[in-house]
Formats: sequence, C-alpha cells, structure tokens
Amino acid sequence: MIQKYVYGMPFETEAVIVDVEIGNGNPSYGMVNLENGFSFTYRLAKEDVVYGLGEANRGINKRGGCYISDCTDNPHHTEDVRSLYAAHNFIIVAGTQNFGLFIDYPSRIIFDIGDTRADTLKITCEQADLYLYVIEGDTPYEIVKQFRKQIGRSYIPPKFAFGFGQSRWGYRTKEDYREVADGYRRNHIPMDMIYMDIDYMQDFKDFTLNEEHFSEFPEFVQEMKEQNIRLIPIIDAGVKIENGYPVYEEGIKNRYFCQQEDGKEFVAAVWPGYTHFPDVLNPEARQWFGDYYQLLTDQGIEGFWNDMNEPAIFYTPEGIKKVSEKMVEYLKNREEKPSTWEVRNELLGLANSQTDYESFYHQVGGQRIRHDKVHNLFGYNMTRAAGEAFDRIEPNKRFLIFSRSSYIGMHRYGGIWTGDNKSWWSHILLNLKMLPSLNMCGFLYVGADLGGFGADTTRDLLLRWLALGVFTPLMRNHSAIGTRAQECFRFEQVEDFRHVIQVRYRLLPYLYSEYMKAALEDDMYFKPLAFVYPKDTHAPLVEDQLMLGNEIMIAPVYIQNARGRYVYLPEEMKFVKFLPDGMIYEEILSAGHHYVDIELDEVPLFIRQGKCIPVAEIAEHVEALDTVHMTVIGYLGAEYLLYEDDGIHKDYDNPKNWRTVK
Ligand code: MIG
Repeated sequence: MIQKYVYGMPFETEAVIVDVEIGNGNPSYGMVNLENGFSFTYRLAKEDVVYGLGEANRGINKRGGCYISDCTDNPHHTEDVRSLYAAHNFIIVAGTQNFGLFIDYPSRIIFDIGDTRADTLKITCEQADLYLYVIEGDTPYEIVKQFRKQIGRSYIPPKFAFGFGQSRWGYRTKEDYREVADGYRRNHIPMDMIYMDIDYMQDFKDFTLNEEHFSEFPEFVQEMKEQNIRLIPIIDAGVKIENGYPVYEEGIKNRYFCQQEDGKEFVAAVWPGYTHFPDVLNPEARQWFGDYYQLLTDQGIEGFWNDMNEPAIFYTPEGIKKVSEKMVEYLKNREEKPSTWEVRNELLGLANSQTDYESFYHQVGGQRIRHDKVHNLFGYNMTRAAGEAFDRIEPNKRFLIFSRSSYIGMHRYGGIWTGDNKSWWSHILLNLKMLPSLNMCGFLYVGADLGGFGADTTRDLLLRWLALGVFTPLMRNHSAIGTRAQECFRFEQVEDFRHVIQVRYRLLPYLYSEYMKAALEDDMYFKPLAFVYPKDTHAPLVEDQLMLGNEIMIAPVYIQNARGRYVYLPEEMKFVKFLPDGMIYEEILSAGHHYVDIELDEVPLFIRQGKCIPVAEIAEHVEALDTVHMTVIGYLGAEYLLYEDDGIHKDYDNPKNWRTVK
C-alpha cells in the first residue's frame, strides 16, 4: 500500500515514475506539521530500527544520528559528518509499526533519527513544497520492494564493468596507462578497466584530450582493448570559460548554462579555472550536454564517471571579492583583530558556499528556479544527460556510467561510487554499511574507492578492502594524487593480490547473475541480515555482515592485524574460504556465533543452508571467463538458477538467459 501526499507546490523530480493516487487527510503514521516549513515527527519505540538513506554516514540502523540531504563535496568522511555527495530521502521504520517514507524534495532536508531525542524521529525542511510517499508493508524488506517498483528499474551496466578496475588521480601520459596495464598483465592480476582521471583532458576541458599526450586517441583506446582493457574517462560538471572551445561557445550561444538573476552566466571556479555549469535540469540543455559524450564513444570509449556534480565549487569571483573586502577591513581595524578562526573560516567558506548556490538559476518548463531549491538534482541530471545520450547513440548497447552526486531517480541512469573516502580501516566498515542502504534506494551498481582515496594506504588495508570489494558490483582501486602508490602490483608478494582479485573473477558469473536478478526484479543485491531472517531477534543488531543475492552471506575482516573474526549465523551455513593455492575450503557451521580464521590472502563467504553457487576457473578479464565449465560449491543436491547474457546488449527478457546449474 502506498499513499501519496502533496504539500504546497512540489518540484517534479521524476524520482517516482508510477502514478500514485493522491491521498486525503494526514498520513496514518506520525505527525505532519506545516507551521514552519515542513516537519514529520514519529515516536520511536525502543526496539524500532530505522533503515535507508542510501549514501549516508554511520550504520545500517540509522538510529542515533542526524543526516542532512544536501549534496556536498566533502572528502573527510568522519563520524560527525551529516552530508555526503548524495541525497537519498527514503527511510523505513521497522518494529512496532512498519512503514517507509520517501520525501521527494530536492533541497536541503534534515533527518534527525533519535539524535536530539532518542525516542523521536523528526524530518524537517524549510519549504513545505514536496511529495510525501508513505509505504506500508509487513516487513521492511516488503516495503523496500514496493518502493523500488515505484521508482523504476535500476541501471544495468555492461558485463565488463563487473571486472576489476584500476584508477588513480595523477595518470597523465599514455606511458602511465601502459605501465598500469603492463603491471597487471605481467603479474597476471586480472583487470578489465583503467580509469582516466582529469589529467587526460586539455586544461581540464570536458570532451577534450590533452594535445601533447593523447594524439591518436582512438588508436590508443584500441591498443588497450587488444589487451581487453577499457579506458574509462572522467567528466566534470563545470565547463571551462574559453573562447574557441566549442562546448563553451555553444553553451553561451544557446543559453544552456546556469545564469544569475541578472541573466549573466554564473561563474564558478573548479579544476579548469572559471567555468559555467550546464543547466542539466533544462531538457534541451541536458540533451546538448549529453550529446558530447559521443565525441568519446566515437573514439571507442564505452564507459565514463561523472565527477564534481554536487556541483562542487572551489570559489566564485563574488565570494573572493567579499572575503577580500573583509580581510581589508580586518587589516584596517587592527585593534579589534578577528580571531584566527574567523579568518580561517572566511577562507574555508569560499568553497561550496550556500550564498553561491543561492545565486544561480535553472530553466525548467519555462520557469526559472533558483539552484538551492533543486540543489540535490544536479548530479542526477548530469548523469541522466549521459544515460539519455547513450540511448540515442546506440539504443541496444549498455554503457558504463556512474556518478559522484545523486538523487533517487538517477538509479535508472547510472551507478555511483561513494566519493573520497580515506585509507582508514573504519572506512571498510562504512563501505559495507552503505551497501544495503544504497540498494534500498535503487542504487545497485555501487562501490567505494578500494584501498582508500585520501591518505596513504597499507598493503594489509588494501588486501582486506579488496576482499570486500570482491563482492561489490563496482570493484575499483582508486587513490588521490600525492598519496602512496596503490596499484596492486606495487606491493610485495603480489601473488596475494592476484589471488584475491582472481576470486572476484571466479565468482563473477554468480555475482553478475545475482545483480541481474536484483535489477530485473526490483530487488536488493545486498541485504541486511534481518531482511532475510525477519524472525531472528539478533539479526537486526548485525552491522558488519551482509546477505548477498539469495545464496550467500559475506563477513569481511576490517580490523588491522586480525587473523579472523567473529561471525553470526542465523542458520546453519557452509563456511567457504578461497585459499591462496586455488583450493576452496568448505566447512559446515551451525547457527549461532563462531570465530573463523581468515588470513590476509583468503576470501571468505558463507553459503546458506540447502543452496549452492557456481564457481568459474580463473580468468584475467571478463571476456576470458569460461561459464560452461564451472564447478558448483555449497550444499549437495542443491541447484542454482543462473542468469547469463552477452553482457553487451539489452536482451534481458530472452528466456535463453536462464539455466540451471548443479
Ligand atoms: O577535487 O578528479 O572524487 O575521485 O580523483 C577533486 C580528481 C576532484 C574528486 C573525485 C576523485 C577524483 C578527483 N576529484
């Protein structure tokens, strides 16, 4: 059962694609108050669990924290951070009463989930212009499935995107890319993609190639493809202001950039220096921007990542002006000298400032709308621009696309990566906890920067993180410029990395099959344990294990120097370890708590009672996988229904894609 309530004049985000009848009166749960903007209040019982919020900080159970949907470029994901890059306004209350809430509101909104008062859930936003969807169901899992039906099928990437990818901010030349390709191939560490970060562009201009380093680009793309490696370039939100640069000139001529109140194009400084933002909320401008991706697909590119689309702003000329005036004031009034913090905060406040977000506009359906009112839709629509363009370029072909910023609705057009994490052990666990929450909100093709983006990684951190990444649809090692080199072949005992990544490929037919089932049935790929074992009273407390697909449970090690971990089994399961010599260790464990040994070079998983999964032989890239001669591990006598297609086209409904393996 879904109820939809309208408050004020909501902006049409197109997050929900099914028509839901509008209800009268008040929602059957909680209290709506419209006196001061919008608020929704609900009294939480002691045992209630709150799920959802997709890309958000803290636990799978969101209780005890405050979260603000306000897409922000913040590379420091500490425990106190309330806003990350995305805005996924879907939560589920499970316990005394079970219901889901989707607040379709594209501006800043606060979810106080027992933060101010332990027993109170309070959702507030400044303007009462929104749709509120209330979803009823017997269990939180049922509620998620119903919600997912409302928002449409999740994005499906090509199969190569399930391979392993290497990335690093700082690769500049063809030689840099060749070195990475060679490092992997020479060491027989499987790999399918190398990501191109901003330095491939000429002066950070979107849809250009560095003239010195990337002449004969199609030939280079081909050279990599011959080694079964795809190059995946980044696209940034800001378009450089530069005469003679076609994207800039066309955008100006057609008025496709976001403008200030006075009609002049809004100027923001990002990587290219001063830029304009394409008005991706305006369908015409969106089409125009999207069509530019073809410049690269025509040269053989089959995948992209969209960055800086919160949109991130380093500073604006107006901001600089105001701050410098302040500084001059400070200098003049030496007597009343400002505190160090004041000066510092003035400067830090230049980036991603609310004042700047309030000073430009979008054109939607003949209406002008101020950016801050729809702030959380920018990344969504930038990625939609690409997704819609791919459908024009080659309608039956799948392209890889994922974004940093997102809003529910974008899950139909692309995946996401969870932004600039750090090489911290705690971020392995944060990565794990986000996964089911993202799935609840429709985002299935997801992953984090394995090994950590900021700060220096260590060999053991990377290995343990990869052993989680083995299971995430997007499996990418990425790191920031200036940090310790993080490609797997740079560490001692390369065989450990080879082995861990080989396990990904051995499991790939299964992982892909489960991904496709989740996508085609609007289901989850990662679930909290409590979704699968609703009667188990301990399951809702488990925050460091996940159910994956319908057959397995994962429980990675995320503590340094640990040589194993405690794990909770809601039912009897088969404990499986992929050992470094290629052998597979299997042991039946009874329901309950266990300590299991897991060395740095081992990948553990648990197969549910009565189930089995297919395992392929090792392969160095997705195309080399042999899915005909697979073995099956797990419970004797079990069967597995495998989904397999060509991984390139959109022939999802073909009955030939299904077969039983045993
Ligand atoms: O301001 O393109 O999150 O993955 O390497 C930093 C450089 C811009 C942020 C992305 C990160 C990427 C980096 N980008």
